[in-house]
Amino acid sequence: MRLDVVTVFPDYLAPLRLALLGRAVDRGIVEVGVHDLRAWTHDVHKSVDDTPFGGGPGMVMRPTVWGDALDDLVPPAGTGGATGSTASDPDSRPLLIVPTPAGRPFSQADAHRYARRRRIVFACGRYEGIDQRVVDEASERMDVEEVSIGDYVLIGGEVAVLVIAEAVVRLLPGVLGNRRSHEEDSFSDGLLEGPSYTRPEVWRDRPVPEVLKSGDHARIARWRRDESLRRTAERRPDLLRRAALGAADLQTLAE
Ligand code: 6GU
Repeated sequence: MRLDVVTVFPDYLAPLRLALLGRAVDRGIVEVGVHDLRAWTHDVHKSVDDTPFGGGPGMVMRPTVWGDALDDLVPPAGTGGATGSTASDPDSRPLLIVPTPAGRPFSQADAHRYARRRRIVFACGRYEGIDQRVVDEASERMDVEEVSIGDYVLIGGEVAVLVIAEAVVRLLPGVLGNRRSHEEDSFSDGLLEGPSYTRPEVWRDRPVPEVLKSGDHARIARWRRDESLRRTAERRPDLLRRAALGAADLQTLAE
């Protein structure tokens, strides 16, 4: 998988090369390119924004600058640009992700969907966003998704890119190493994961739940499911309404 990020703050994306993500890069599972949007500016002041048509507060990022950046990263058909996963290859249209608080909510299902792509380009907006025509025009040669990572407002899309990239890259084969796949993640069964414990058995007068030391695997599985259900009911009742629940689950929730 190749990830490209266009931003006015390339340093903000340094964590893409750290820890788990960095290891995926070192192992050749992911290629990462971080690009300074100002490389595509046309003036000495390297200006990337301008005042909004129609008035209002803040500034809007210029389509001219963004257009040139995206053209270089994903050359339009017939411009004799680099070959590879570009518009001319219909099976591998790159995915353009534009992080914005006005986007569709990003979810674990999206992470799985993105993990199947060969190429993802992230366009980080700052200020009041990017001129909408950039997104509209890019959709002629890329699949474009405007996504939000939650109901709050960040200064720019950079942190959202880190969030999305991490959620996606950890799903790629070979990145997490020796895990029992992703079957036990929170959200994989539509529920939150319950609590976990390790040694010592008693810590500051607090014992580990007895059942976890019983060696009775069926009882442990049922206890974990119940904790998961109770936690989800408490913290995310919205998830519970969509989860596949059995008779024992409904019994637990009724208690
Ligand atoms: Cl994706 N971008 C920005 N700037 N703010 C956000 C967001 C994204 N998601 C939630 N808030």
